[in-house]
Amino acid sequence: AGAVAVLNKEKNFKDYQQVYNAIAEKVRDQDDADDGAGRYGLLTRLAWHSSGTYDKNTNTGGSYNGSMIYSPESTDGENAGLEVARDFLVEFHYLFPWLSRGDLWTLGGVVAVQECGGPKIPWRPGRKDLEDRKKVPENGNLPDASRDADYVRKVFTRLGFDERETVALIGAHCLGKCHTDRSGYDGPWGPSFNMFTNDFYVRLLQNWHVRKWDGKKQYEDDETSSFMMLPTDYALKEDSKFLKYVKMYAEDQDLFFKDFSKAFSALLEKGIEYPKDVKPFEFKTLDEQED
Ligand code: CCH
Repeated sequence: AGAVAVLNKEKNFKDYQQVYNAIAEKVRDQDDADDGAGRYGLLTRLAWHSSGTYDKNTNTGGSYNGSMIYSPESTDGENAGLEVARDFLVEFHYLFPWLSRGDLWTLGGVVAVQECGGPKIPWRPGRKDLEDRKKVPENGNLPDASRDADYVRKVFTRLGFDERETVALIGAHCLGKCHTDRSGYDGPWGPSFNMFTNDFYVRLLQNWHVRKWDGKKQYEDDETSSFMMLPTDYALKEDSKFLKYVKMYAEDQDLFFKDFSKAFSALLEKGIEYPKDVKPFEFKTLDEQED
């Protein structure tokens, strides 16, 4: 059997909204962290990497087990820096001991996207902490940013996404930044790195050149030399099938929000089977609750 969601009958929407609020308040308190990026990008990346180990061919991996605290997943080079995200969230394991790691980490991503102006991300609980050490995924499932469009297509096909969903998901690179001491790449993708927007696509369509520096190959924008694109980001522009969606989202932020919401929500649930009729929660932002 696959990973079947375990639903806690004693907890309802209000309990989960309370967890959402607790995380959101801490995120708000740390708005200045990471030179102004806040925690939006970091928590979105944790939710994505905890889910991005999924392999549809074997129906293994994904967010269900909260396995990233165990090696070799914890020490996967692609997860470098995510110990900061897990540390940020660890107090909520104590405040809400009934919540699993997988639920907490994916909910952290929902909070991050929604609190910085992104779309609502429908979310369901029911992940269960790892019981069998053999189920810790091997390294090699999370994408390597030095590669090309065919590689990106292969990784996201393995995750169960089509080209349109792939382009929509990578638009999360509007948030946060690269850190030389984590991935070896450097800098943010744009100036509004603490706001969820379609800026990634708008910017990608502008002019870029390979940055001259001692580090890994990355692109820098012709106009200001202040922003970056990874080789895998730039590959979306070089591949006509991907480019079509880059242009579409650059022109229509509402459409990007709609597609991102659906794809990210699906990403967080990869490999999880839900009993019939389990409706996703749609959390209110802190701002909405203050009205
Ligand atoms: Fe990403 N990402 N990502 N990414 N990512 C990095 C940072 C973020 C790739 C590589 C990198 C997605 C897809 C891809 C975020 C969200 C998503 C970094 C820098 C690399 C490298 C890490 C560092 O140094 O801190 C590659 C390759 C792919 C696909 O091919 C997808 C999908 C998502 C979410 C839906 C976010 C957010 C960040 C910023 C992290 C931060 O700390 O600010």
